[in-house]
Amino acid sequence: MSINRRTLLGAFSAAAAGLAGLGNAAMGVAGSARAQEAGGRRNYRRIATEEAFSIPEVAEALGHITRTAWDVPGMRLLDMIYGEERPPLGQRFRSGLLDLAANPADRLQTMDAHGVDMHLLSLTSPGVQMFDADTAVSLARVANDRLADWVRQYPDRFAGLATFAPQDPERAVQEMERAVNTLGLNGFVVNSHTNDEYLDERKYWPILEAAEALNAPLYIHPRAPSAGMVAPFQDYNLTGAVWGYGMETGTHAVRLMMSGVLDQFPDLTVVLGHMGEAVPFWLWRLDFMGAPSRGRANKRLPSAYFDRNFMITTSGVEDPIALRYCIEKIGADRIMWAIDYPYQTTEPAVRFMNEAPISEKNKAAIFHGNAERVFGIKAA
Ligand code: VNL
Ligand code: MN
Repeated sequence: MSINRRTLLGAFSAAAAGLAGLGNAAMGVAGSARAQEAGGRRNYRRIATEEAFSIPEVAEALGHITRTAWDVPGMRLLDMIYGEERPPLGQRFRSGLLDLAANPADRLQTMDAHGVDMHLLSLTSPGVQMFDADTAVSLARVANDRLADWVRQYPDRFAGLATFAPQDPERAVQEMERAVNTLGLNGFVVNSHTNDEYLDERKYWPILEAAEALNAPLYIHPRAPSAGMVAPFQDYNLTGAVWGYGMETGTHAVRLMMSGVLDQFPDLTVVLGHMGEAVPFWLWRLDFMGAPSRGRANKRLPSAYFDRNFMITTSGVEDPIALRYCIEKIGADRIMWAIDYPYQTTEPAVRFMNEAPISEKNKAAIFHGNAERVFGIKAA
């Protein structure tokens, strides 16, 4: 433990010294304002890839749910943000989520203050997935239209992942096609289960097929665990981002690997946040226990699906040891930087990656290069 810590701190200081040197040299040549703002650090383009927003219509509909459906997992957080009496944390999340709708300059100011070039935006969890199908379909369209407006207005500051209503797979596919072909959005977000069902189920295959055909990644963002798994998370308020989100979403990813569904969609790209929702840490054991010879539905090793079909982001996990593990385990070209705005603050997320004890090349890939490639964001 102490050896690991010392080794890491050593590597960390060396990297910081190297960065300061490069930054000074770059400033001498370019003298760019943002490089100076960044305190002499190298001026990477920074694309944050899991950045949340809401719109008043969806906030209102979620507020209605908090008044009518107390029994649903994850309601405590929803009530904090969308209920009538909001504690300071809920109010802070709410203002951040609705800042684009109120005045995009507010969010841009935060981004500018910390050298963040772009937010890849997504409608915040649980998206439209708790609504009845008709409400969900129509609110998804409204949210995607609004998102596309912001992207059109600020094309080098915002990109977007479209929302759809898995409750109605056929209309979901129509909206997915519109979102990419007409609105020009960069991929899709889905907040894990829908009515306690997962995307490997046959009825959802058209959604996977559409994402693959449109060459648009599907970001599986967390929500509270489904009804069948939530019981032990209810005590101690564990359903949310502290633990429930990761277990729910990691399980969703493992279902995609172990069901064999990805044999049908070999070119689908799935993105997981939160340093891969613990799946990278489990790959060795998944392969050992989940080898095809063990007689499940998967034709390949779980890690073969993971390597072929999955990307991860650093959202909400500012741990340099976890980052270095993931770089060694799955490769820096499969990792993208994220903040998790507004749930997590911008400054520490930027500092984490600025100071990460990794190579310059890997840092550039994680800060922006991989996001440009995977989400089709124009290189600066
Ligand atoms: C939280 C974090 C919530 C990340 C989120 O969605 C999220 C949280 C509702 O800290 O409660 O994407
Ligand atoms: Mn998030």
